[in-house]
Amino acid sequence: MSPTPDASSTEPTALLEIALEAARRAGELLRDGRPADLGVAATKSSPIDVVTEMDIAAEKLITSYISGLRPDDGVLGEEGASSEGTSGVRWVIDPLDGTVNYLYGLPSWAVSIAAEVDGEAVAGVVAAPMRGETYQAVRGGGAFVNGERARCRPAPAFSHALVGTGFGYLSERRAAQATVVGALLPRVRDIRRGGSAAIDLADVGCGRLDAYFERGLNPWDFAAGALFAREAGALTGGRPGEAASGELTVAAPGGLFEPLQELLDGLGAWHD
Ligand code: LIP
Repeated sequence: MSPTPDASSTEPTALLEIALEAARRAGELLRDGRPADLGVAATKSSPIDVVTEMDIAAEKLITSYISGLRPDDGVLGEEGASSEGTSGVRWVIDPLDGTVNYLYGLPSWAVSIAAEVDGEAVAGVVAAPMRGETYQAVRGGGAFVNGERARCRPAPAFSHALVGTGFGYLSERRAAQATVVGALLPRVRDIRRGGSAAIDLADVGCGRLDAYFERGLNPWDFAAGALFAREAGALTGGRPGEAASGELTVAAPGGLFEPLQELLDGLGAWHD
């Protein structure tokens, strides 16, 4: 019988264990409980920014599990969970990252859970059930995929970089993003658009992408994946000198990160 976790601990490995179990349970629900007739339950910023009943159910499962163990923690969830908490720990949750992929029955979706202490991510989990992989990291403790150490690729020549990206849900922003991608594409090996920021960031950490960037992400999209990528040896940020944010998120190993960040800044990837 494992001991009941200390509800006030801010020890990253204790927070990681809670995130791992919450992500496992939510991933199981999403994988095994997906209705054959899954439809759109609601839309958000646009008619193509969709929410399913499973996004909502997964967030409820995760928040109930965590608050049952740690009632004084804060929570920020994509589907509306929001509380300040009093412990200094905040859980940043995307219960289903890659919702459109999940709606269409495509496999690239994930559960993303990060624990922040005083505003800094110290533990993160990205669970990708259809890949059979769970990506985990604690700050300063390295990155692991299914228990194996993960490391990003060494920086390639810029023209050999495989670069992941994503697009927003508003047509004006998508037009601006298409212009940026159109300018980048001839300069790199290729572009990949997977549909889940959390998985894209995990792929940078695992060396399956050389780099990733996207404008318009929310904290829940990148909190856990960016920690994983950093612990796997990548750099993360936004515009030069800035942290990753909704304005721009960039992840790549040093030597590729800097020129990519500079090019994206010059292309205006940080604004619509
Ligand atoms: C998704 C992100 C992805 C982005 C999509 C969407 P969601 O998050 O993970 O990188 O390109 O437009 O925002 O909405 O599936 O949680």
